[in-house]
Amino acid sequence: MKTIFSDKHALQSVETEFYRGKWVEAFEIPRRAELVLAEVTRSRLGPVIAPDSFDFKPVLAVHDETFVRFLETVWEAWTAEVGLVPAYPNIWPPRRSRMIPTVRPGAELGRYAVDMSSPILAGTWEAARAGVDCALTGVQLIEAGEAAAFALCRPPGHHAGRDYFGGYCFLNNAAIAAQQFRTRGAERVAVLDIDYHHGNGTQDIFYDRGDVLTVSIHGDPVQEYPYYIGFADETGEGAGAGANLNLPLPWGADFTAYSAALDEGLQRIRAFAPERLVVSLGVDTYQGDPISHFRLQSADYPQIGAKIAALGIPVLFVMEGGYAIEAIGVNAVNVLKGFEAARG
Ligand code: OKP
Ligand code: ZN
Repeated sequence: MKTIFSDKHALQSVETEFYRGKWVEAFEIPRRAELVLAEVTRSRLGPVIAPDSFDFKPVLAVHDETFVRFLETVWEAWTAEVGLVPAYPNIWPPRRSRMIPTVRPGAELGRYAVDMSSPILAGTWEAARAGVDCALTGVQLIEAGEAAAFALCRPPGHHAGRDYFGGYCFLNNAAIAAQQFRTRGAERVAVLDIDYHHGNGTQDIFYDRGDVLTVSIHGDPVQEYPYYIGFADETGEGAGAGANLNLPLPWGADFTAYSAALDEGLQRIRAFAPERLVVSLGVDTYQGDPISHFRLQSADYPQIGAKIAALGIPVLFVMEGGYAIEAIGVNAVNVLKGFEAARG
């Protein structure tokens, strides 16, 4: 399968992040994407291509316009007021606050940010847009007849909602791709999120829609980021009632527990009979991941790919998390190789 990759991902780059009360070496770093790319090449997965450029329309089909304009403009406003330092929020609106626009970039950051993991830098907007372009190019390849494609997106996207960013995510690459499949004519689309963390942004974006099924397997939010969402009793609302499935697993879950959840998720997807599938491909389920607590081994990942392949529908893989630098390439490519081996 083809991999879509843009060098511009490297414009989102920080040395440190605030973790457990300290500034520590950042987990979400450019090297992650470079190592996945290196393994794609080494393993001869297929050609690596640059993305095409797309206009705002597919982004605005998922995200609020005011939020998108904020992401585009806040760096300039922030540096004008504060100087050339990363834009971090240090205030958040209390519940029942007045959601009135302010003239201060710091206040706007707090309005749209859900945590401190995703500073806005000079190149954040361009990096995030390039990630979206990779995902949309993947949609285009599949609509042109490819059975699968790999959008090697960075920064990740699945924590970004209609009007919020955080968890290293700015624009929701997977959700934008899923919506683009709808725009291009698919009646039903499914998103399967196999990142260790709940895909809260994706769930939230499609929560009241029956045309996009969202399924996420993740660390139980009682124990794990994003904490306040991702529970099993969140099943969708309105037209989307029954079109969201959360499969939380406790810390320490191994592949036996994981593959049972995956089978359940895939069964639900089969019953929904989507024409296209987007996979939010995080490999932070790996036993050696520094911020996660599942116990998957590198040899488990091809089986995940094979199970997804058995659906027999076109699949766009979109890169999300994975922070065990030494294994991220092998683990991500193992999913894709397992998929290809099973599809034949
Ligand atoms: C992004 B993705 C760990 C700190 C959490 C944010 C995690 C974002 C993960 N307790 N910081 O889903 O891989
Ligand atoms: Zn994750």
